[in-house]
Amino acid sequence: MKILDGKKLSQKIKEEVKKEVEELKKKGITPGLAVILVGNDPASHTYVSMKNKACKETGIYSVVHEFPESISEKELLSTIDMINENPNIHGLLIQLPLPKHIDTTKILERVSPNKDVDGFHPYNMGRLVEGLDTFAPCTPLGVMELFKEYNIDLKGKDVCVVGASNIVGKPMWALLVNAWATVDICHIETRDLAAHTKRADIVIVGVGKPNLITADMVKDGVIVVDIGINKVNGKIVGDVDFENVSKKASYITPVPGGVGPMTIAMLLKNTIKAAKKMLK
Ligand code: BQF
Repeated sequence: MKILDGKKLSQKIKEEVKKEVEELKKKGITPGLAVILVGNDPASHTYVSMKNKACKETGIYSVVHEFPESISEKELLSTIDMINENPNIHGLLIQLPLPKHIDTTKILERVSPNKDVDGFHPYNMGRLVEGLDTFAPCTPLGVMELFKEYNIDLKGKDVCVVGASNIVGKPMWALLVNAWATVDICHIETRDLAAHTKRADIVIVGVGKPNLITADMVKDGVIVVDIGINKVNGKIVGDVDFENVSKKASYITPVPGGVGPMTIAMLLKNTIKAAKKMLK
């Protein structure tokens, strides 16, 4: 069993990003990221501070716009408009989830597709499905980067993606299909999850249920990517019974230190990509 070490790979990518930032600065461009954070959700605050820290480490300028839970949709929209117009900001992300009284779709659709470093705008999502150059969502992009680093060939492989969210499962499907994998998507209504996971060469899971994937549900030599983040008795675990599944797996991601750090690294890469649009 080999560990797919996202922490290590993310460090390597950060070094590359740092060099690219230096090059861009020589050309008069300091890559800039704006983050909109609404409310007091502790997890959201943790994620935003990790993103901010990664920007600081790599020389990317970053600014967080914090708002109370009570902010109106109108105020949020006008903040987005202002950031869209700001030439010093190349990437803009809205930290999710947003409060219930706010229409998330409407907010995400207001972000300029050229600054959409999370890749959540339907324009970029559409281009992703078509296999065109676009901003791909950071988590599935990070998973693809792990496959590349460990020379895991996807062509013709049976991949089972568990979880069908717009943020993870659906873009993961698009990236995999465009890499010529055969992809199953399982979700809450799937009749027999184990039947799907058992036939897969690669299982990718991100639903937020500890121990959802157990050793009896995977074949020998399987590659397992765990995107889940759960707190169990104060400890962070994924969606996979790591102790037992790892005995059957050829490769497996740990939680923490697997896909999570890759998500942050891909945000930095997407921000560089957005800044480079200024050179064209
Ligand atoms: C690690 C996220 C659910 C909902 C909204 C490193 C992160 C996580 C784990 C991180 C996530 C998850 C982020 C580790 C960003 C990934 O060492 O294992 C980094 O910061 N993430 C987010 O912004 O919003 C979420 C998960």
